[in-house]
Amino acid sequence: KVAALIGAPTDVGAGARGASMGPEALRVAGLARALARQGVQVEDTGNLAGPGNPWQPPLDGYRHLPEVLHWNRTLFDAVTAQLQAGRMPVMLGGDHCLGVGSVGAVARHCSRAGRPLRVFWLDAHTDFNTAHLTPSGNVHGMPVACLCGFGPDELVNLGGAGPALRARDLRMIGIRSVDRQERLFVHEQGLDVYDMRMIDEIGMRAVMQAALADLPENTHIHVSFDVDFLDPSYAPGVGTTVQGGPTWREAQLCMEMLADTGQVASLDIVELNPALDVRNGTAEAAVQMVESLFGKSTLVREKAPKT
Ligand code: DIR
Ligand code: MN
Ligand code: MN
Ligand code: MN
Repeated sequence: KVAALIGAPTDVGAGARGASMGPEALRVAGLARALARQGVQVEDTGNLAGPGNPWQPPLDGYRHLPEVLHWNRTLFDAVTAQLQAGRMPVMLGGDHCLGVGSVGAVARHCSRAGRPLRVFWLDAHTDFNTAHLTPSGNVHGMPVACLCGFGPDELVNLGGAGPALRARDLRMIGIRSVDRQERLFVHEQGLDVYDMRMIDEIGMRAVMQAALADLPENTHIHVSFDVDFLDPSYAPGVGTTVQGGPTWREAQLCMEMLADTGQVASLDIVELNPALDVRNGTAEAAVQMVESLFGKSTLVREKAPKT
């Protein structure tokens, strides 16, 4: 198994500057070594290049749309190239607007190969805003909507005609912040959301069992890991912290149960903002979670029985 690290150093989709420093912070925190410890061969392809952040107010509901498009086109091509080379793309963001290019590339690839896809969106937010719904204009709050067909044509049709993703191929875990109008749209589109209330009530194990239920044998699992999924007590280094996230062990169990499937085939690590971090601790927390996602386990143990 060869993982290709793809740095996408931009914050054009975010409401705070600094996520552009995410890729280097993850490298400094030892991401490659952590993957190697889990038996994964790592090739760091370096950072993609793209436009800087013009730091302008939103225009017609979108902030920095031309720059967002530019980054996502470049990323789409980079992820597609790694998939075609048989490698596992690991995208180091960068803000979550990059999910359009990354998940879009994975989805189009799977669709061409006739391979089932399941996307795990680990996040405090549903990222399901549109230009009409958004309170901020920040495109990092819109990638899921774009992937499902609701957004500007250039993003919706990136790398193919029509939506890249169906709502039923998506599972959202850790959600605890949905904007007022976004919420109606989440319900209307029937997104499969496992919010913090559900994690409180039935526990992370049952949540992950439900989210992983009926997984076809050769499914490609993509994990889009927004670092603000983690509770801010462990992960202060993100632009939009939301209290009340999963505990360390709940987050780790989520990763471990994904690892147990043996089907995780691509990953995004996004929204890490070193400018807001304390001694790179959030990057280190993210790396520890990713190590669990790749199979780190305290004891040697049997895989959880399939349900
Ligand atoms: C908020 C914040 N829902 C927005 N979103 C995100 O601006 O749309 N923060 N994704 O990470
Ligand atoms: Mn988020
Ligand atoms: Mn459901
Ligand atoms: Mn997000």
